[in-house]
Amino acid sequence: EGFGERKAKAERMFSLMDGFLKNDPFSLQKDILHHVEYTMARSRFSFDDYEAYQALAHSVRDRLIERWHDTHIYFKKTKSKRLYFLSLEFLMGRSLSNSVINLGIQDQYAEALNQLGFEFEVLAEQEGDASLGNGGLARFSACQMDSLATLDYPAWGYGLRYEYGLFRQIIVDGFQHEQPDYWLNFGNPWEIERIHVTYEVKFNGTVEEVDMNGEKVKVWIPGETVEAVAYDNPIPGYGTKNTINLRLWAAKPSNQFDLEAYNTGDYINSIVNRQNTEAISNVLYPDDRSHQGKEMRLKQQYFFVSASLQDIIRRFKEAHNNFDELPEQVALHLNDTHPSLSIAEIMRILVDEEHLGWSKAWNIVNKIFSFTTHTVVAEGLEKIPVDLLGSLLPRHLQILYEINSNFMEELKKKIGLDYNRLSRMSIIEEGAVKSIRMANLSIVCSHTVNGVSKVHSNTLKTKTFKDFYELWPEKFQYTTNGVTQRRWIVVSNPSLCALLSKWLGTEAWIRNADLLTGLRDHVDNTSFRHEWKMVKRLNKMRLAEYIETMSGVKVSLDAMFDVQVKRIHEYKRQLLNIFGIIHRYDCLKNMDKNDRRKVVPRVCIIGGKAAPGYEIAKKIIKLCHAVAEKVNNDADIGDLLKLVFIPDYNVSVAELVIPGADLSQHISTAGHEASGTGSMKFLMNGCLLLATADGSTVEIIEELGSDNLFLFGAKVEEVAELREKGGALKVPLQFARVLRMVRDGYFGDKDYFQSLCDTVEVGNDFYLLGSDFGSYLEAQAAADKAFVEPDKWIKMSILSAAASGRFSSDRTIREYAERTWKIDPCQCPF
Ligand code: B1H
Repeated sequence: EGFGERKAKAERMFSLMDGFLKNDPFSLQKDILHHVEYTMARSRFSFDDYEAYQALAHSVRDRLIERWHDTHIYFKKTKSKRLYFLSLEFLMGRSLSNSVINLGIQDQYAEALNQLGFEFEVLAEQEGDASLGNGGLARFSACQMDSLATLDYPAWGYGLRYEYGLFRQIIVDGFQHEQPDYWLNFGNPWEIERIHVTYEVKFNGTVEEVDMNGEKVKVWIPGETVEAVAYDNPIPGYGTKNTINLRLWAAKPSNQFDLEAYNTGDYINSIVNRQNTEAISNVLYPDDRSHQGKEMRLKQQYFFVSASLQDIIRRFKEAHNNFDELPEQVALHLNDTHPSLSIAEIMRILVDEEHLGWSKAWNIVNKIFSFTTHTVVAEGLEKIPVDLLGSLLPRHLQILYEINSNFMEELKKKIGLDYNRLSRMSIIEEGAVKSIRMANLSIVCSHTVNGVSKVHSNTLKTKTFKDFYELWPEKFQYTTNGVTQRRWIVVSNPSLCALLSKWLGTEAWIRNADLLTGLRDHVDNTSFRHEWKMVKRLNKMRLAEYIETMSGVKVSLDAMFDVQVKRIHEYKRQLLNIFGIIHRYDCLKNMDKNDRRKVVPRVCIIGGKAAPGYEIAKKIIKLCHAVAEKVNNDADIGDLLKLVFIPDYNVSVAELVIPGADLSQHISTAGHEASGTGSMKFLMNGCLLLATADGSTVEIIEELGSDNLFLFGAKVEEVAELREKGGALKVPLQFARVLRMVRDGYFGDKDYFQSLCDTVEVGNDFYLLGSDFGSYLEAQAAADKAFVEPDKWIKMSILSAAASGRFSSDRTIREYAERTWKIDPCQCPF
């Protein structure tokens, strides 16, 4: 069959299909009903909201597929350089609203559903979150995918299709319990299973030397084989037809049977063993920011890396007959060190399978990788025990040794025999447990090392990776993180979205967030301010209803909604927040009735998950509940103070909470939050920040001015000094008093809280809660003072949103594309 014939055949088929799907409300209804009947196989006249959601989702998916196809045909035709974004975590959340908004058919769908007697928003609530990640790193990956699609970059995301996403948090008696998130239970309409796109991934075995044309070459004889199956998740851009792909891998047993077992008749056991291999993509590791040398985690990483690289190399080879052009055609991005086995794997492919020779392969490999590190402290860096790696991936271990010995030789030529420095920079760590330092590997083999904020980058250069910075200053860059305004305003805050477009006179800010600065022109306009206030009120109402259903606590809309939502960590200092609340409660109790009337009422909202093995974090959650129990039931206090813990904080909960916040807290000990992206979402939604000068807050201040947020606490340099002195020698009396109350069992569970209190006792207070407490209370008082001047508060709120443009992930992605990946936009024209 020649090209002409194939084309004619395709055109004939396309006309049989009646062209592309149509998006008028009538056609949408027909399609939805078609899916009710034929996809869901439900009777026309009886289907519930969930089934209606599923049918609706399938009709949206059909539209995504059309664009996905055209985008990929076009990328292929133009032979543009591709970015492959490799990440073990993506927190996509829900897809329905985001998809119809980005496809530009939101109104048509709303009308179509109305005519069928459904409401779009109600059906959207039926969708569960895709929680294939832990926290900031994973949500940032999702925001970047949205920006890559919107800005027309020829990019692919690669990840793992965990069957169990991040655990569901339930609270029993104030304690966190973890429940499995078996999110695929009812099917996932947003993915396309590609049963024909599969690759074999091998593990274990031995390496042998064989003679090939007179040369000795190393050959890996693997022991176990697992198959990787592709699941594609279309990611639509906004205001463009481009729809890119997020390809997630699932493990399934390979068809390579264990012949031995069959022959010996152990049929049942051999099937059971086959099924164990599926376990590789079973479950997401729930530890945000800590690494343990676990075998399954290493298997996951290699499984992911091997399948992705086979896919990437196959695609490259379809259009090229040698590897010379690989660096001009392919950019591989390592999202933290988690996918950094890619380096050894691609060397193995080029050297062992493609027979390129080591130095030729190395010249290619060191031009294609870039690396973003999200870590601050050296102890947080990922290490893999050599023994573990050697038994699972024996050939890769040899390759890593060779990369390291070449690097060490090169380094000796540059710095001489400074053995201390050589051993610090080595990819191999000697010691009790000999390990591979994945960060050193990533730095050595990448052309660019990115930090995620200005402060973070300085820490990397002066502390964490100082030795490497001195060797290769040009490699070190920073690209401040960002978040997508499509998800964090358009999807999550429709009333603000409408208000912004009205007063900016355009919807163009949805693709160009810099236009938000235009809001500054209207801050003095009273009707604008009034409308702004009404939008906030509406969102507070939504949040208040949610709080009441979740916790039974009724909150007053006149109170200041003060929110801290993020993973629970000692360095993020939720405990500082709780201590502040206890102090506030204590003050209220000791006030006479007249003075109480002057107090600004507060609703303190805390939410976040603790890693299952993180005892102290779990105690913080329990303390929050204990304090809430006392405060919320105290008749003296009433509406003046409420404390609510929002369980199971995730992307869809964030969409509800963030727009309803008046104040939000980002109060990590300075120098510990690499970037922080939650603050950016709050900023976009006109929420004021109460923050330390840490991570991206430093850059937020540059945009916003320090008068428009409540800043407190030790600066990065001061933290270092304080630590040298062994922490604060004297802490405020109020702090000691609060600590005493908890220790004395004022909130119950006296024994249980002692070890928590120990962590902030003078001399032991690593995260400096005591020394920052005084200025924290001052910042809180300043917030109270501003809140009673509504005009001033609203102006600050407007200025916050107006300053958020720089924190759009569109800016982040453009910087990466131009400076690091060197890729160009490629917009599908038809
Ligand atoms: C961040 C992680 C992380 N930094 C290991 N490191 C993980 C490390 O499963 N693991 O093994 C998972 C996550 N996540 C966060 O990245 C930073 O703490 C934030 O400050 C930053 O905003 C975010 C995105 O850059």
